[in-house]
Amino acid sequence: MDPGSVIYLMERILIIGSAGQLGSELSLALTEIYGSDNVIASDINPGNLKKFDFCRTQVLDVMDKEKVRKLIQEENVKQIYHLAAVLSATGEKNPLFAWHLNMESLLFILELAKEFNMDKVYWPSSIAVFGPNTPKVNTPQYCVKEPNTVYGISKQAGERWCEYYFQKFGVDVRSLRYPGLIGYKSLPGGGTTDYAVDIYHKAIAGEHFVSFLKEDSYLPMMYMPDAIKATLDLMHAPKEKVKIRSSYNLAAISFSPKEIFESIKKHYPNFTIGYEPDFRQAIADSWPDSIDDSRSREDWGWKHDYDLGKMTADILTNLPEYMVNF
Ligand code: VAH
Repeated sequence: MDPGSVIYLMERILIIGSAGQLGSELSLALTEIYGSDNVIASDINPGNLKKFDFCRTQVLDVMDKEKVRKLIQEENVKQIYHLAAVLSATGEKNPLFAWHLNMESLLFILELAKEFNMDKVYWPSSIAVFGPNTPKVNTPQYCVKEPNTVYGISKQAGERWCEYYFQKFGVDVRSLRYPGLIGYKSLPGGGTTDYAVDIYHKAIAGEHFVSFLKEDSYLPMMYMPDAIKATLDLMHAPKEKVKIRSSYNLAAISFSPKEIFESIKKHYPNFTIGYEPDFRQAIADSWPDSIDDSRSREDWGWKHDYDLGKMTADILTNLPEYMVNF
């Protein structure tokens, strides 16, 4: 369906975990396409929903199965973006809770999608599915995946369930293995790549920045506008073009803390950085340096727009006036 078509505008969309880093921006992008009456931004914390003045909102704990089911039935929800999850760093502090939330919620949403014959489901995976034995450079779509974080294990298992529900029950669930996501409109929530957002805030505040990863710790990253574009391109692609039903590799840029610092220093010459690696260094070391996303580019025409310099310039232009929202 082309965005803007009449049928399109009748699609009711539920976003679960809207107040997260990705959800905050995806909710706005989906509202701009589907209309404010057709998008329901939900989050477990009522206070987090105040900022969603552009669409409908609902306090929702994805683990409250009866409430989720009732909402889907009453609102005739046809698409679900299930974004709620415990991320890599936080997950290591409470592994069994992270596994329970990440896995139980996905299985429940897949079951509901099957029961209500939903049009589409979106569920984010991550480069966290790769582990220490995975080829580090230009990591292929298919390779050894032995994640050693609960978050990565849950994403790897979740990819298997997504493919299973597509193959066995025809549930049109689609997924992307996001790299670290960086944006100025939302704050990250407990990931190993969070430093790459925090560094911009410190530069603008004129403060010294301490990186929790060592200076040459390379990781695949992506500017949020590219992540939103990839998500919508995948979800709007004709079904027959979505040939991978576990999750697609997705890439844009790779950089180290030293490199992102230097890209900022061009704009803030007095900015300074220190390096104090913590437990998140071991997580970062288990992930790839760069990703081969050729299947995304071949199957549904993926192309990223932002490199490190362009991202840094855009964030430093926009973040100062946006910081008042945090
Ligand atoms: C995390 N931001 O750090 C997430 C992401 C690739 C990293 O999945 O846990």
